[in-house]
Order: sequence, then structure tokens, then C-alpha cells
Amino acid sequence: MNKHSWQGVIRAYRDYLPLPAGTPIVSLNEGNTPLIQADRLAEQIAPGAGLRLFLKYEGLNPTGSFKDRGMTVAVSQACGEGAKTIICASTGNTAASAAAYAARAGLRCLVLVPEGKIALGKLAACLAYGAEVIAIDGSFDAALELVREIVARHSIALVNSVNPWRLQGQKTAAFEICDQLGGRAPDWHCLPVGNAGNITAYWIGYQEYGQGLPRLLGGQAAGAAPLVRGEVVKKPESIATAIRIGNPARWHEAMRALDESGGMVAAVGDEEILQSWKWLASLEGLFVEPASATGVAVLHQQIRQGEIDPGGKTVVCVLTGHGLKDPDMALQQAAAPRRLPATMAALEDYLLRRPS
Ligand code: AN7
Repeated sequence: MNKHSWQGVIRAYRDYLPLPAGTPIVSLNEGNTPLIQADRLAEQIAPGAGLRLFLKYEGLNPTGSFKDRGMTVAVSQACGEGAKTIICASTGNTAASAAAYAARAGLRCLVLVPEGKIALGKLAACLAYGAEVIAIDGSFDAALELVREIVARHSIALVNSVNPWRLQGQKTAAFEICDQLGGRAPDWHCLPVGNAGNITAYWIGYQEYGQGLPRLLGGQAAGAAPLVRGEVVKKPESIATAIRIGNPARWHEAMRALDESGGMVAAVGDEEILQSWKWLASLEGLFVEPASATGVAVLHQQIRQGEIDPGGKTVVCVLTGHGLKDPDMALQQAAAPRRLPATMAALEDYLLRRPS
């Protein structure tokens, strides 16, 4: 498919998606995101090692996160089955994506979010798309329990990643990475892990595409790291609100993928996540939401600890969501803009006193 005719992941990868014939396609032309080589960042996290580091910039999907790949498939399938209403629990990105695809398909959309713990850009988008946003006095995990229960009682389609069609769509990112690397999988594939749908989907994708298998490296926020600790986290905490999840729906599938790939999952502190977040923006010009920097943070940690030898390796880190999702956090991390009188003298004085 040439780049001018890209019409979303279902049309691009129809042969790999077991949707029934005649399923209507609800798409926003998602997918086909850039894989960007990041030499300055590679030199920062592995000086002199000749690391070939690539960033899969999933924040460039239509609603600003990787969730659109799975949502096009889940919503198309739900429409094919005659659904009129969809529902999800979400830390924000799934909600925004569900809301957008529901709007496009003319469906009613309910999203349950943890009150006060969803980033501004996600909430704003959900409301703009016309979703019914319900703030729950509890965590994502509590919201997910509620939606699982209500779909058992009413005929509403659940579009969380417990829905297998979500994983079918998300696996297409692995196909793109292999194509973008010239027909091979990377040595390591690093990504944030929250509800663990994405890591599960990537593993399915690499296996089906048949161009080699990477080792998977999952990163969890230290305050929300059930897979690392081996137990449910009751009160998950992190600056990375997207992955503030204590009881992942795809726990067992993720552990199996990690195991089969010879990979690992590790916890990174908020400070490490923020450091990587800053490097992505300031060294590479890639503005992401904090959770999205977790793949880079965990890679850096594992290299530092000697668990991963970066020498000559090809490594992909997935940047899962756009920086504009969480403008509050970005402003909190930055110094306020400088204020000057609107005069040439003041500007010139500033320029010459602070040479670049
Ligand atoms: C930016 O939107 O769970 O391990 O409800 O938004 O597949 O859950 C978001 C997850 C990583 C983790 N990066 O992916 C939700 C939600 C970003 C995210 C993840 C999420 P999974």
C-alpha cells in the first residue's frame, strides 16, 4: 500500500484480521505511524555502544494514542453485530479513542474514568466527541470491574482490551515495525505496561508476521507495578496516570509473552520516567505523555544495571501517547516563560546576556 492510499489498519491488514465478511469498517485512517531513529537519545542512554534506537511514535494516531488501532477493529466488529452502545473503563486514552470511533459510527458511548486522575487533554477530547463521561470515586480497576459487570447484564459492547478485537487491531503495530526495519523484528521491544493489552498484542503480532521475534521489555511505574511484584496493587500511584493500574486484565497473557520472548518486566520510578520524558522532548523533539516515556526509562535502567547489552543492538521503544494529552504535567515540569517588555532593547539585552 503506498502512503497516499493509507486507509487505516483494517484495510491495510485485512488478511490478518479475522473479522467476519461484511463487517462495516469504522476507521479514522489510524496506524502507519513513523518509526524514528533516535541517535542522540541512544548516545545519552548507552554512550559509545552503537545502539540503534528507534521510537514508534504512536501519539500520531488520530486521537493521539495507540488505542486507535484496537478501537477501529473493536468498534467495527461491534457495529457488525448491531451494537448501539459501547462502554469502557479507562485512564483516559481508551476513553478518548472509544468516544471518537463511537461518534464516527453513530453509537452511544459511556466511559468510566477515575475521578481527578485523568489527564486534561483526554477528558477534553472525550467531552468534545460527545461521550457520556462518568467519573468514578475509585481507581481504574474499580471502574473496570463495574463495566465488566454491566455488560453481563445489558446488551452493551465492552471495548476495553478484555475485548479480543482490541488486541487484533493493536498487533498491527508489530507488522509496521518489521516493515519499517526492512523486514525484521528488533532485538528488543520496549513499552509501558498498564492493563497489559498492548504487550500481549505486540507478541501476537510479531509471531503472526513471521519476520523474527524480539525480546520484550515491559516497564511499569514503581507505584503501580503488579506484574513486577506478583500481586495486585490496591492503590496504584504514579505521575504517569495512563498506567496507574493495579490489577491488569491481561496479566497472564503478558507474563506468558514475556516468558516466551525471553524478556522481562521491571519497575521504574517516577523520577526515571520524567528523566526519559525530558530527554525525548529535549534531545529528539518528541513530546509524549509521561507514561509513554516508560519504555525508554526501563531500557535505560536495564542497560545501566548491566541486564541488557546495548552493543550494536536494534531496539524499538513505543511512544504510546502524545504530549498534548497531559499539558498540566508538562507545565509543572517546566520553568515559567521569561517575561520581557515589548522592546528591541530588552530582547537584544536578553539575547546577548544569555548566548545559546
Ligand atoms: C499512553 O486508556 O489503560 O498495557 O484506559 O494510555 O495496553 O494498558 C491506557 C494505557 C501505555 C498501557 N501508554 O497500555 C486506558 C489505558 C499509554 C496508555 C498504556 C496506556 P496497556
